[in-house]
Amino acid sequence: MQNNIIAQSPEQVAQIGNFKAEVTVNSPGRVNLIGEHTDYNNGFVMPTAIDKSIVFYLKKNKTETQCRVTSLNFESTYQFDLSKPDEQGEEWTRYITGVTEEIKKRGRSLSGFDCLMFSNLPMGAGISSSAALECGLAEGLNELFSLNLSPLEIVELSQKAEHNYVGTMCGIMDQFASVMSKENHVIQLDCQSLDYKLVPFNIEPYALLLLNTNVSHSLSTSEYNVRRKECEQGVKLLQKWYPDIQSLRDVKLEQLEAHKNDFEPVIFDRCSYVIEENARVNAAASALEQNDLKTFGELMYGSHEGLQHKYEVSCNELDFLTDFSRNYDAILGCRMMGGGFGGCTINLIHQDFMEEYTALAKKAYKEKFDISLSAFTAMPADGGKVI
Ligand code: GAF
Repeated sequence: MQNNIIAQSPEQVAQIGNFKAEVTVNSPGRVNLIGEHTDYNNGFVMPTAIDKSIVFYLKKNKTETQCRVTSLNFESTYQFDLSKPDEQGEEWTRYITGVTEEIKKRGRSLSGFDCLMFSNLPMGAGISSSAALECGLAEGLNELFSLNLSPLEIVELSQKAEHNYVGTMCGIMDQFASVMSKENHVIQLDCQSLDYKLVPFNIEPYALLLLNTNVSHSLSTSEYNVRRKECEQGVKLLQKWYPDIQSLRDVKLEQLEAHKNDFEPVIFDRCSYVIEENARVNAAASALEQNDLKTFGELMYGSHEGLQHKYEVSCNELDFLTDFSRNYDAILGCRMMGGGFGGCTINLIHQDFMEEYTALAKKAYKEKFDISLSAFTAMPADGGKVI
């Protein structure tokens, strides 16, 4: 199957060899089976790390504060001073600054280091290359400087790096999945308590197919933050009648519906989507337990509909692919994945149909949008680790 994963060139392999890393870390992206935009509402999600990642090669460089981080994919180096980092640089460099600054805020000391990174994670595809970048660097520095940060501290500081230095007010799902996942398992995570279960994930003869729209509409960061605010606005209003609720996770649909007329329709829709999506994640967890993939797939379609019509974070390309999948019985479920406005659909598809379907979807998508679709499978993998 064709994919858009970049292989290391012989020159890059040589560059990595000559670098003589002291620490090497593999930091994966993630998929999310169901539970979208629920994490920052203290709700439920079902992600796992996947077999696509960023690899970090790190070593100390004997200076007190000088750092050099090179992206082999971008052929670009970010050079900075730990004591006065550039907070306004290109977007990818702000993730780096974010991580070193958040580590310092936790009272850990760093000294000069050099880092090479190579990614085979498609960027902007909604499979969280950002969390892989933040968490992988944090894991590498933790090992290189013996910082004694726990996995959860790495998750939390990486999320804060994104809030404070990139400006996306993301939830915790992506970082949690990138760090805590286990091969052949999915995580069922309660984003309020951070209690989680690693659930064995064997869906044969089905598989997870990701179809990358190769579009990334510029709304993604701004609208993401708007959605978060809209949910908070909904909670604030609901607290008039239900003072005990802290987040939409505490609200029942009947409670919301009882006050429908007091809500702006948009805010009502946002809240009802989140409440329904939390219920879908719980239903999906039961379906998975019973190996009822048909029900699981229907819940995925339900999730997409909510994201399309109530939460309004989908786009024509994602809707087209989701509708297209409905024509085939060998596909049990499909939905947009991640923040939205582009990126991938995740398809629960019979393995025997994967090649044929990929060709059909590519042809139809090209005809409709004149854009090439890329496809790849995702296997649940271990979270980030030193290799
Ligand atoms: C992005 C965010 F980073 C996550 O925290 C999550 O909210 C997701 O969008 C939507 O479910 O990936």
